[in-house]
Amino acid sequence: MGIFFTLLAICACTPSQVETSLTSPLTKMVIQNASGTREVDIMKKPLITHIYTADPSAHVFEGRLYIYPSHDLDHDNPPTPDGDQYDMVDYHVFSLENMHSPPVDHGQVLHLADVPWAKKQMWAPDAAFKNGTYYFYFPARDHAGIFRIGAATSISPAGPFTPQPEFIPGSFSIDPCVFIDEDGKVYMVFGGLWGGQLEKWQKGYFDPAGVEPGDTEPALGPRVAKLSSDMLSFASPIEEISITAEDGQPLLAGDHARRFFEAAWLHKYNGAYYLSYSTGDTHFIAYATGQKPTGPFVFRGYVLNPVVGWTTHHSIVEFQGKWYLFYHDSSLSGGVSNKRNVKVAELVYNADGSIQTIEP
Ligand code: FUB
Repeated sequence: MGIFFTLLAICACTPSQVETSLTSPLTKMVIQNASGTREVDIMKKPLITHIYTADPSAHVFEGRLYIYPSHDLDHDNPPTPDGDQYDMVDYHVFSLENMHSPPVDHGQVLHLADVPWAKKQMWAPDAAFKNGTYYFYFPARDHAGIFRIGAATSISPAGPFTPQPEFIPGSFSIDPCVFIDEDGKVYMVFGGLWGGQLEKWQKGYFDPAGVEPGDTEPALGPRVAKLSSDMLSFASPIEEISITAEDGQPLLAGDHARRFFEAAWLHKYNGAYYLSYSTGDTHFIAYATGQKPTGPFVFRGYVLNPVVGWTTHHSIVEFQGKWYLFYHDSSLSGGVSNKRNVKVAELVYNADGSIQTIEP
């Protein structure tokens, strides 16, 4: 399916920036819950339409909303267990002045060819700001075919980003999410099953024969480590995050509707830590809450019901007084799972801190 090449209006920006003109405005939708009705903003159409984008990590930097997504290519690689259809080679950064303004494409900010340790598959990234520097984190397969996580730096949230020559020592698997707590401590949560190889690291080293635990065994959790003060290496041992049911028992590997698969995102709301993630083959964005960024977390429910396309991946951010869920689906390509597009919807919390499930 060909991409809709939209008309691009060149804005009064630097030459590498384009302001996308076919942006769908957020529309109001009335939702009803126990405390009455409320209008929320939801974007029914893709936010970015001139290229395919996925896995949006949203952050507020310098008063603007920045989106750090994967950049899906318009190719038709057949699906494989290694996820060869997700064969991405670069990243673009986008930003919004407010939730009703068109996104600005800041252009290509990092390319595979500039990362000496990386061979292919630049998957879901994230970004962070500390000590005057912007950090961009991204997974890719190294030259041995093993997923690692790299870091790159910039003086601007819009990049371009200069990669470190080596991946983060000790890093593995995919989908880094970097969370800076109110006390200044920085955590990276990461990991993903199947194509993301997490099940191959259960012995503490890469075992190509590694498989998911049996159905009645505890499910694998995402991994977490503190980052060093220069944000470029791990400053603590890597731990596995425990996600339990309400009775305190660990979620089981056979519990595909609730167990962690990939796409971990950590945020804080009203003093509680929220770990949200994709359940993979059941296609939900689920969430669990805890008292520490390293867990344990207790499963609470779903943030987002299944979208068009196999993968689901998101971020949660507060911007200009409201909370938003950035996510993706494959509606722009008519349902092709590796040609995805970013969307956004307002996120609503109930009084007890639970999240109202969004119907995409
Ligand atoms: O975009 C490639 C992979 O697909 C991501 O790393 C996963 O989270 C899934 O969205």
